[in-house]
Amino acid sequence: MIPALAFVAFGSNLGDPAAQLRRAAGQLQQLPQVSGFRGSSIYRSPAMGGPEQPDYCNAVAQIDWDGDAEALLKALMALESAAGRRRQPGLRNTPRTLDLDLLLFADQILDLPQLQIPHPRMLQRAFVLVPLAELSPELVIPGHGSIGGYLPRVVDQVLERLPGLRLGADLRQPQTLPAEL
Ligand code: PH2
Ligand code: MG
Ligand code: MG
Repeated sequence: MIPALAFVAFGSNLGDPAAQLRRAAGQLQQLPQVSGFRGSSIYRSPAMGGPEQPDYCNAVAQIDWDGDAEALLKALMALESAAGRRRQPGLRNTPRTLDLDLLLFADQILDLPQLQIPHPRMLQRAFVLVPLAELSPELVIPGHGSIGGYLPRVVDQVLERLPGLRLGADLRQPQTLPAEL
């Protein structure tokens, strides 16, 4: 089977968020089903929805995945658990050490109880669309059209690119983390 092109959103607002994202990116990259990893810059934004909580770091990765979408979802949930993520049943938008959301999987449109693709809230979120467009400015979102048509709708959302911080960058290159992260 030819590997599928998939996009994964990374988010964290507990612990050391930028370090959580980069550690998880390294772990994802090392899975035997993953090839061809590309990571976006890391961005900071206020938490959207939920109770008062710390700012988030977010980024997006593009991978080639040798398997189906549900197997990738399972792998992402295992990485969340490994990062100490504790799900609180019935509560949404709670702070988390690591959130890995499957955004897009090849040209598939899926509406399963445990997995909706494209991710149902991605089009309203600058912290997803901006890093996604950084990786793939001409991307067509199955069922919705070009990403370029959605970016103008989120320009009012506060989003700061953290200079010099990228997912999956060469770990031998020292990267400077802002003191408050
Ligand atoms: N994730 C959420 C809810 N709110 N806000 C920001 N800024 N970044 C996130 O990743 C995020 C959020 C639920 O997954
Ligand atoms: Mg999420
Ligand atoms: Mg999630």
